[in-house]
Amino acid sequence: MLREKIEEFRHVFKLDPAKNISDEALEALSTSGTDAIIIGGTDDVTFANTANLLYRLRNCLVPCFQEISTPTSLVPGFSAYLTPTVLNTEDARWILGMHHQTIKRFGSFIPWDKVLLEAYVVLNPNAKVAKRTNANTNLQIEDVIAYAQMAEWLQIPIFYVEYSGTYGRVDMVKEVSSKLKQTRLFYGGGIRGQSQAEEMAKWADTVIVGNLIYDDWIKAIHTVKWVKSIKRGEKK
Ligand code: 1GP
Repeated sequence: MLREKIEEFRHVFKLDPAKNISDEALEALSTSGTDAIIIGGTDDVTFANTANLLYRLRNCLVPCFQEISTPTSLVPGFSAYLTPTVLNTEDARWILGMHHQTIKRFGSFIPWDKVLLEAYVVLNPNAKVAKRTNANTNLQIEDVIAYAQMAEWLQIPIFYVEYSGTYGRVDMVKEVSSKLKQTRLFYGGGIRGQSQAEEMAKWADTVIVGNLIYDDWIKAIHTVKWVKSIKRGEKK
């Protein structure tokens, strides 16, 4: 089952279909030992650029997931689909509004057994995703913990601490990790070096690497071994 599958994920690359990437880099990412590839982004994500990237990954042996940001970019053929719901916004479009529009548009074509909900808490005020979703990033650790408990209570499979573009607070990730049991903790944001990858891998179930791919894909490949060298919950 899909929920069990994601329990195996320690490291995931996130590719933005609106950004350029060479065949050489794509091949290297696919064979790096990462557990999955997520395709998704905030700006300029279209059916065409998403489908094109999926086609270029057609021989990839790890699962490729689409993270759906708009109903118009939904592309058939992915291993599974992740649907973000932003918990720290008051704008209902980003909580369940987009989901409603997507279901209304695609209705019976939706492969429900391949769809997972992700509960996002967006914490970098300068990230595009924070601006787009009007996220309230001015949160204390207690606020984030309460959101995590909410995700657990609602049985949402993934709680995603999103610092996209900047490195986040390890103490917060550690606290949140202690509150989650069934819900998986994804961490993404600003992983650029070994110490950061190792630090977050101690407390997050899954570490997501995005921007580094586009700045230095060879270094991004190294994040796989850095994350996987750490046993979750273990102090090195
Ligand atoms: C973005 O969480 C991911 O959605 C990864 O963040 O791009 O900062 O690595 P970075």
